[in-house]
Amino acid sequence: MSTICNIIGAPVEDGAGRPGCIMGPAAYRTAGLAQTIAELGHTVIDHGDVQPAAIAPPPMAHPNPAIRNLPEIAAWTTAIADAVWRAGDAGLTICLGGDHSLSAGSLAGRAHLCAQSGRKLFVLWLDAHTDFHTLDSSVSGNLHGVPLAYACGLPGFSGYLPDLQARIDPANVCLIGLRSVDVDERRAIARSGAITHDMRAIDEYGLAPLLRAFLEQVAAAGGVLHVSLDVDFLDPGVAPAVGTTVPGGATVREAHLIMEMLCDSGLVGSLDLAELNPFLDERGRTATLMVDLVASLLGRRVLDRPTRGFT
Ligand code: Z70
Ligand code: MN
Ligand code: MN
Ligand code: MN
Repeated sequence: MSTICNIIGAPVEDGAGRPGCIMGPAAYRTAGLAQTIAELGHTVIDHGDVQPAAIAPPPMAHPNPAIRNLPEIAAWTTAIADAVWRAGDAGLTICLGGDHSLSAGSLAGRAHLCAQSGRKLFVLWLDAHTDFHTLDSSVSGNLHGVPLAYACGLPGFSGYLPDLQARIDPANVCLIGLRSVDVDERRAIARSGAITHDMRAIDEYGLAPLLRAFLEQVAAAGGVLHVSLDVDFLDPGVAPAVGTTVPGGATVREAHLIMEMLCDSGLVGSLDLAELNPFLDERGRTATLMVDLVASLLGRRVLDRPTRGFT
């Protein structure tokens, strides 16, 4: 039940449309993330914050004039992928964002580890958005909108973001919480073969059966799961500290249920906490909720229940 938790701060904010995510790792530490995990009986190793690699000259220009901060995100992606790879695949690795562009690095690092160990990597993407733009299709130019497409090896990233050691098979990706998807993303995600559940699916069937089906698929393949949690997966009423609020998000109860089911599955190897913007928070309530969700993932329970947990 007790595991090693590697914490990696990834204070990148160049991928979002407005500043503030740079304060994310500090807010999670202030909200008591490490103490909370330790109190659940786990061993915490805080590796501190990643420093972005040097920006490679000459600065890369991209034909899509909307694209913002591409060399900066390339430098962050290199550094985060390296930090995640070096943390290894024992226990649970948690990346503290930082905007969602951090996941370009964390997914690249985890895919590299899985390629070396021969385990199949699966991804659970909890987000209002698909983050499935390519550099060519992005309209806003904000690179927090591309990490999943990059990690799945979609074309057009080569020469701009670091080459992948291993790509993720989109058929092993499940997205839940979708309610804001751009036209090109909608086409690309459908073509990719990823499993997609929008808010309507949650309302119609409930979260539990959707998640259970995916977890059974991961278990049957002997896979390991990476979970990427964007703050905007949650309803803005309970999680206001995010730059891209979209109404109609997940409730506190739905989010805890997901984390509890993930814990019981024993399949999770890594977690991203993305898009927290503490500048937009109200008395730390969003940071505190995110820490409570991590606690549910790591075994906090109301009543005793059987769980595979973390070993
Ligand atoms: C939109 C874009 C996005 C996160 C917003 C939104 C992308 N598709 N990603 N918040 N995490 O700007 O490309
Ligand atoms: Mn996102
Ligand atoms: Mn989002
Ligand atoms: Mn955006």
